[in-house]
Amino acid sequence: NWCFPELQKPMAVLNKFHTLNDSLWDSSYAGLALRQSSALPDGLHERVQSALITLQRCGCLLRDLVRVRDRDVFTAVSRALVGQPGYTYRYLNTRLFTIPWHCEGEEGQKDEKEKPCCDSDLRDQEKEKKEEEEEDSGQGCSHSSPPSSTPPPDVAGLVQFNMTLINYMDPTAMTQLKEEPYYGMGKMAVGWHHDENLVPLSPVAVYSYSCPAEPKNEEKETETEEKACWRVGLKVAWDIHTPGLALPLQSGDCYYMTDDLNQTHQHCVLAGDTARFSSTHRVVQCCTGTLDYIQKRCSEALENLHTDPEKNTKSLKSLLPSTLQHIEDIHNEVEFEWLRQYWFQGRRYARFCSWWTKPMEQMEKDWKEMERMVRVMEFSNSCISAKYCPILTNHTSMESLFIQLCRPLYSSL
Ligand SMILES: O=C(O)CCC(=O)C(=O)O
Repeated sequence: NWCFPELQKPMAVLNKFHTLNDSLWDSSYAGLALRQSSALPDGLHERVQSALITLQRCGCLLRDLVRVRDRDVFTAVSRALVGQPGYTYRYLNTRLFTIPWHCEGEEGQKDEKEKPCCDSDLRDQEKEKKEEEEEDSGQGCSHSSPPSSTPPPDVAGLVQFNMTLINYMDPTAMTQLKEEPYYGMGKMAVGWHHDENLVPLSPVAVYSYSCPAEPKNEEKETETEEKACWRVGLKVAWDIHTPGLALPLQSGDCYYMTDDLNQTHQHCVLAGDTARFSSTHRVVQCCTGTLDYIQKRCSEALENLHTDPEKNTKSLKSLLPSTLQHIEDIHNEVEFEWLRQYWFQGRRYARFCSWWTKPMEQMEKDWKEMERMVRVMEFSNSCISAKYCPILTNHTSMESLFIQLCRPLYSSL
């Protein structure tokens, strides 16, 4: 029951043998909707398309290294994630960090020299993406974002997308695009998949911009040759008997996957002949994927640290194995889910946008502190397992011995 204005049923040829009649539509593809380019407000195309081109010219669109069936591969499409400041998106074992979008009049984060976090050109483009998102959801910028773990309200059909994953591919620069394997639909820019980590039943809204063909010299005077258009492919998941759908997309068209379509179906992107951008607006499940969340986790772990302001020494408040296990879990989460992902993928964007730089430096410091705490934990555990050690066996209270041993040890590490 998401309300998108002026949507149309796609009129699409499915494959060589089937056309999309009403009964197949109702039974198999009812959650898909198309909004043709001409139904979008005047002026929007020009602004959005120039924003996409600027992102690409600034070098913001990069291929991601992802894990598919136990292999590390680069995506054929180049991507950038733009969205709510401090949000991340995890797909195919990779965490992407948002280039923050900014609302009109909003101050935004500044760096030490009080400069805005993003390059000014880029900042304008991010505002553009934010405005496009408002067009897609049919609402203004005045709503504050919903709690990241709860579905957005469906009252009055409003959707608060929290990010957009932008894709770009020029098929003329690609040598090895895979063939669509089930229906013979042609070359795929993105293979069959479900979008991961979305709030259940939330819609995905996609703006598609196919760049005009660059005329070859000899074509200048004559008519340019007809170019194959880009299409989005859909199929029922785990089913290759129901005809698959290949929906042609003209430049500027939007398509929407609503209700449970993303769960019940897979989609792919079928390459046309010219370069193409898409902006895929999502409501991502972010309960463990925001900077706010992970900073709170770091504070939880560091609460176990007592600092003596006079001696300027640090010690652990509790040496209980359960506390230390909790710290080790947070330490691992910070290292594997955030720092490594940032060093690997997120830091690439620091050239254009400094938003993540300071918080990630602080996170690295917190991680080092946790590392020291965990080393003490390992030491205390090794004392427990050294049950034949004469010093320990003579003591009645193991706990008090550990406290004596480990507290000063922490400060000397
Ligand atoms: O480009 C599109 O139309 C969709 C892209 C897509 O499926 C994705 O980014 O997951």
